[in-house]
Amino acid sequence: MSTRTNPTLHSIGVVSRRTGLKPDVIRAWERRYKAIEPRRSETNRRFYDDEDVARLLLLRKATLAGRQIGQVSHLSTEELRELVEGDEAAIARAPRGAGTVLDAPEDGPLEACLSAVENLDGQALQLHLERGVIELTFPKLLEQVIEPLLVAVGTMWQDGDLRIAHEHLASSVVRGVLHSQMSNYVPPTNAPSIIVATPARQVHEMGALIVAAVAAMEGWRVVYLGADLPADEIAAAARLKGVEIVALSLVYPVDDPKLNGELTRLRRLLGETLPILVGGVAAQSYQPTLNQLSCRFVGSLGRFREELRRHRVGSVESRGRGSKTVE
Ligand code: B12
Repeated sequence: MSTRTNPTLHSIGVVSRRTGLKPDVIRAWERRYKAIEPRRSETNRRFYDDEDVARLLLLRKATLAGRQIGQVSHLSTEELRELVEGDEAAIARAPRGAGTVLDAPEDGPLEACLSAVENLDGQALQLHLERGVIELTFPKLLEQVIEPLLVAVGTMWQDGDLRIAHEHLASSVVRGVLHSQMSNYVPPTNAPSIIVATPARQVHEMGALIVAAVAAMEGWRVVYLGADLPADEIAAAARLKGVEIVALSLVYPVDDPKLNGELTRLRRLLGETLPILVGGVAAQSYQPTLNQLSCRFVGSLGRFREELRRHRVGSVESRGRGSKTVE
């Protein structure tokens, strides 16, 4: 689609100014509620026509009248228009001071965080995340805000809606918050320990960091080694700390011929029995090697939690029977 030369198509910035809706709200309404379907240029940028702008204005008015976006997003533009006209007439008839809703509904924590990222405002992002911990608790913040925030920032970067500077700012603030929250989970003295890392040449770190946070919340002592670590270093740390599990995150590349060698070396250094759990979007593409080396592919954070719980029960039982834990 040739959008650049077509003056009847508008960028998200123009639509934002015409509707008074922040760009991240417009994107969130599209992604989460399918409220609007913009066209895409060859470079995957969003473009909107006048009808889209009118629809967004109606959606804004409906939410300003106190309606939830999820309840109105599926309506046709005509139905929306009728609804909004009805609301406006009712509001005009209401006695003065009857509590008509004239302010925009307050942004949720995810929208507030995205807005802070868009404005390259690290301090505001940090504040929203810290407030989120208080209002939601850390586990819920992780699930409802941090994970979707990182994914949204990633998608917006891919779409050309954010720059790499935005991603770096978001990653750096989130990293700080995750580390500081993890340090609040003091494991019991007999807690099992786990190493979390990404192998050599796997530079994407945020997935590993989230996995580390999940393990900390599950009561494990976490030895977090970060990204891009050679097998020898992971194995040395595992030996020094006597860990019960090594968890690895694989995100990119999906076809590193040297990774198979790294994993083979790691398995040899760790011995045959120490569980190696491997997850992340690239993990499945190394499945034959993982199977061969008895590394367990873990497809989701939920499954990861289950694995940790199962292992914990198993290791308590085997301690009870007097057998040694793997070191
Ligand atoms: C941030 C980012 C970067 C940052 C990383 C910063 C950092 N320190 O982590 C930087 C800028 C360094 C980067 C670099 C590159 N990146 Co990049 N990056 C991203 C981006 C935008 C977000 C990644 C992220 O943090 N996601 C959020 C986390 C939470 O998600 P996640 O890692 O997938 O983890 C989740 C799950 O996978 C799972 N999980 C992960 N690990 C584990 C482990 C276990 C045990 C379990 C159970 C679960 C689990 O849990 C997590 C939570 O749900 C993605 C796009 C995207 N939408 O994901 C591209 C992306 C991953 N990058 C990509 C590319 C191509 C690159 C570069 C090659 C770009 C370049 N041309 O230089 C380089 C790589 C250089 C290299 N040497 O490898 C591609 C990969 C494409 C592919 N798969 O083939 C992506 C998908 C973007 C794209 N579509 O083009 N990148």
